[in-house]
Amino acid sequence: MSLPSDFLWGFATAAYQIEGSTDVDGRGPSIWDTFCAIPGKIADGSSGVVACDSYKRTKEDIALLKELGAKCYRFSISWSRVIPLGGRNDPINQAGIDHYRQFVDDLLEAGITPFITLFHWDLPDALDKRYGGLLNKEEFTADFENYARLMFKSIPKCKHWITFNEPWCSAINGYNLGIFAPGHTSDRNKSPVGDSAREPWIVGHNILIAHGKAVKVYREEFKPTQGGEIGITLNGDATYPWDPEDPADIEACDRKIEFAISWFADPIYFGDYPASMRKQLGERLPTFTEEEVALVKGSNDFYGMNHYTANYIKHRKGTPPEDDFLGNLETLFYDKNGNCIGPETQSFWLRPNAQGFRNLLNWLSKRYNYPKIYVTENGTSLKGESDLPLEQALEDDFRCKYFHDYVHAMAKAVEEDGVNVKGYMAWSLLDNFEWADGYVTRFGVTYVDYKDNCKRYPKKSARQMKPLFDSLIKKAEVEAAEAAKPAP
Ligand code: GBH
Repeated sequence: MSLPSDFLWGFATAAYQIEGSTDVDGRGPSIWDTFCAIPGKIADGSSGVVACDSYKRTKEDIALLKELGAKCYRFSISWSRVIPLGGRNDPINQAGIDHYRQFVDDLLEAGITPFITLFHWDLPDALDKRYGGLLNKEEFTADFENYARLMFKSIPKCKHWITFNEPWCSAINGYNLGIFAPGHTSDRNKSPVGDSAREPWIVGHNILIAHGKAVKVYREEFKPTQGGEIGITLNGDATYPWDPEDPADIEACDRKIEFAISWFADPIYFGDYPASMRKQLGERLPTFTEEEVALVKGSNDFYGMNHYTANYIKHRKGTPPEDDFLGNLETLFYDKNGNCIGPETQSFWLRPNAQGFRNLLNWLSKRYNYPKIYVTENGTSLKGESDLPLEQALEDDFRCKYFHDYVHAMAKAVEEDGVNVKGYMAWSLLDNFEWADGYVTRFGVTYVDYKDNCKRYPKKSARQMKPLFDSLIKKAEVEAAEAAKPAP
């Protein structure tokens, strides 16, 4: 088993989850500041006001990355730091731009390759209030294009750009379930606004157009001189049939991935939504104009893959409810024969199943003709980790096994199945603000002591990463040297 010698590995984070300093240096509010202020939305009533204090500790975070041996680091830009009100006619904030430009310079100086996510869910709040944010195609896509151009121009040394992180989450969690900002849902007990049957599909469509516009700008105005690459990051779980003998469950397994991943990836690679989605959603799913197809089709230089878990899938009979977003099926942790998908974690939706990762890498590669893949997130929480005293939390053997198994499954997919993975970023560098779960759920390879000035303590899993990748990459180098030797 081995990985290519140019393989990049490192860690990932997102602005609102780690930065804090929400009122510093001219930053404007984002929809997450607003959402966190609504009582009951965040499990522990917390917010990203302090988070890991990373805005003020960039040097410390880079030193940590270096100590752990990371070759790359994925982070996101807070749009409302660089354009506080967000829009194309609003003033820009030089302090915000300088912050991220300096951060990239410092990463490069430390020998770490930056991957920048432009949008990890924290829309400038003013845009939501002004015109309905992600729901407004004309305004939102024009403002995103403007913001993206400003970033490409301001940070020319960054060679890896991700337009959107997990548009599925923005659309479904933000506009169907209402558990993420801006909290829209049809459930009037939870929100006065929202239409779970329609808004998510509009938001998904608008994100695809905004992605396409940003990619066009990058390719026409910056790529020729900067020479970087750009893509989108999508989330999706692996699937196994609940009843392996039932063709309807087997079919539902594909449909589940289509509703999660192909919703975005099919338009990007083929130019239209999957047939299964059109069939179920009919006119509620927007259609692409010719001009939009031209923007979206072929707009990935790489596929950004976020992956965590797997489910058993049981098909449903009859007409699904209007607010269904899974594809008329159930997701389960046990199959028909009582087999369990994997052990519990602190996250209700996450159970480790490394074979699923390999399966999904293959599924994606076959459907989209073996694109270059960066795994932009992979990781786990640990049941009860927050209740442990520091010394015990640092011995995160469960997470070590997770990373070992998932990285080996990936290496097998590369070597034995011909899947083209070129990088891997563990989620996350730090314990951080886990959105609606607040700070109770920890995903970091580094323990953050929120009670003691956000002091950082690398866990066992942090130190394991370099030897893990060295063993896989070194082996590849030895094999390559062997192969290059003339036959005796
Ligand atoms: C990622 O998303 C985020 O990018 C990151 O910010 C976050 O901290 C990290 O994961 C850990 O949570 O049961 O069908 O409703 C999380 C991925 C995808 C997890 C959707 C929950 C629910 C699927 N999420 N999933 S469903």
